[in-house]
Amino acid sequence: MRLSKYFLPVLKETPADATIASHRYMLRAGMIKQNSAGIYTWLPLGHRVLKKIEQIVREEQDKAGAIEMLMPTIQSADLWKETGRYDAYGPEMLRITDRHDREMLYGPTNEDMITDVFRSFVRSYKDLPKNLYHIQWKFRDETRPRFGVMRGREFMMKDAYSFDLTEEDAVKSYNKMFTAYLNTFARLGIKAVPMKADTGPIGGELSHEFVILAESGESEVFCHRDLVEMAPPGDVDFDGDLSHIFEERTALYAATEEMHDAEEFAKIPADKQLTARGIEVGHIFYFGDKYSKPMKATVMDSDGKPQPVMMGSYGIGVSRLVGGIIEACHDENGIVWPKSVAPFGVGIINLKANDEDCAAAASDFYEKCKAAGLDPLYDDSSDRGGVKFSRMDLIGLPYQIIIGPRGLKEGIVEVKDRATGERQNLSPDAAMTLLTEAFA
Ligand code: 5CA
Repeated sequence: MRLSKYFLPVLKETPADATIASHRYMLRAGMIKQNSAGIYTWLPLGHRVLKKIEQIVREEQDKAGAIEMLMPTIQSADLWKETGRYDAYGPEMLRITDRHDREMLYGPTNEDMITDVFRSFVRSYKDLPKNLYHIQWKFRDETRPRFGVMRGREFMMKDAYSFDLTEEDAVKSYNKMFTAYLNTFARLGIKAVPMKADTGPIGGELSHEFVILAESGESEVFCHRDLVEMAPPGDVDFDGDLSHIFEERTALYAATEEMHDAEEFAKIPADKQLTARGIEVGHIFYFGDKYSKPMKATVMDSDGKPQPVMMGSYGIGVSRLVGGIIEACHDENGIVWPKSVAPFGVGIINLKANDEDCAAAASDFYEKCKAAGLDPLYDDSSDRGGVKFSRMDLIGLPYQIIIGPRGLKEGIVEVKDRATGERQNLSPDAAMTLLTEAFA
């Protein structure tokens, strides 16, 4: 993409109401625009990151055997009345009346609707297990929408729902998602720690939050230090036994504020006790027949008896992750994207746009990057060098290639690694090799 043809409305001033780094940088880097409290337009740069995160989440769900579908954002109140959640959910639910005076709502989550889909089609235990998911916008009329996309009112969630005949099988489904989440967050370039969590309005007994440790986190969390550094499971057989992955981690203490147990925490050696602030980027639940029972979502067991299906649900805050990743990956100059989610792979800066040789060299490098699939953003604007440098640092692409008249005379371009700040003078060919290897 040539910057002159792109839409990147970068702000010079720091917006006054943005108190945390991710919110400030997302506004300044032209990633989002607020439309009303907690509701945002995703501008092209932000949209690219959102889509990259979405795709990684999708690939890891698919690997774990979950099946993608799409449910609507607007739901009928009837289903929610069946489960008793219509009244229970309270003012966080945006209630809408259509022209026929039918009660509708903008879905804050989809347990009720997916249970209805399930009961409409599935009759036998032989069709189990099943895990269905979608990636869809949600609405929650939060009391305090804040921190930009981190606590929005309209936000994008991946929500998966598992169905099993027995509790034992449902726990296996839970472990699959637990494992898939560890791999997902590692691929996104962040450390998200699974912690024992409260279940709130979703319900159930067994629940874990996946939490990024960051000073700007909304709540306090407590865990064993070793848990933070544990390697992700990587390639595993999702049809095999995954209980060891779950057990290895849950053997170490980790709890959110609500579930914190000071006595248990005190048993950890003092140098391994970690108290921090956390951002919840995922939350998984097992709630048995909480929805299937009132909604009569049953399957025939092997004796021909109807049994309510045992369910779990598994959420990832896809839009929250954009902010969450920035909280974990930034410096005083701007965002430092992990390679896997960067909106563009490399930024090319032409220091002298009106110099024919520079323009030709930069154009040539840009075309080569495109051909190599490096997804380059080429700053071909006539802005001053300083403006170009600070803009490129702000938007945080993993690599910058700086092309200027002095270097060109010696046949070199400058390569800057955004994360380390390291600069190297290389021939254009050597710079290409460095880039292709970095993204291999
Ligand atoms: N149905 C279940 C799991 S599928 C559910 O709704 N879980 S949840 O309430 O914990 O939400 C799942 C994830 O959505 C959270 O972990 C969080 O990352 C994200 N999320 C929740 N509320 C918001 C919000 N107001 N703004 C942005 N992301 C949010």
